Amino acid sequence: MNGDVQPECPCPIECSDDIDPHCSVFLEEYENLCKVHLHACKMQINVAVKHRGRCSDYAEGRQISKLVDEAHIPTDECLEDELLQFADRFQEWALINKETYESEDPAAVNLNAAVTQTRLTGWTALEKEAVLKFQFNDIDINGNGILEKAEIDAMLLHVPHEKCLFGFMISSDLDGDHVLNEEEWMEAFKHVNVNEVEEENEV
Ligand SMILES: [Ca+2]
Ligand SMILES: [Ca+2]
Repeated sequence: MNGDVQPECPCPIECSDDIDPHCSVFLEEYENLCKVHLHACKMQINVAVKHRGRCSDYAEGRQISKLVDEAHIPTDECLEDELLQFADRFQEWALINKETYESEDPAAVNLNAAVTQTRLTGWTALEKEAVLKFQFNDIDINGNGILEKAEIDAMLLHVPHEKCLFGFMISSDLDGDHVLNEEEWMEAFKHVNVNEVEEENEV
């Protein structure tokens, strides 16, 4: 899949063993910056650096990204298998938000059924886009089409137990301007597959 936005990730073939520790936004520590890129390329997931130095050597104000307040730095590392399925999990959460919002009787919505259905049949491209755009607009409280720090901080307050979310948001800021535009948002979910057969049937 080739989106318009490509991460500035030079995919190294191998890295030196030079010791210049970098701590990722997922709280994984790497011997040097090259190894951050190497691992990110291997997973095909964007991985931003939280700060240069050991993860245990964090001091206030050293966080590189200003997209999310450092108060939201999770206490535990987001492990690789958790990270690999994070976009799917987040998108299911977004689906539940959308179904609840759109229902006239939110208490009666069968949320498990909605999620189970997408797990069985997969997402159509239209469903995926609708759910992600809904969630983007829901986070974008001031409606200016950009997700800014205050808005992302507010969302993280709602899901404090999601230890991958902090890093996922920061890593989605591909141009490093400390806000997320819609293009970056959609790109962040590029690995959530859509079921093309289903979509043809719907037309
Ligand atoms: Ca906004
Ligand atoms: Ca950005």
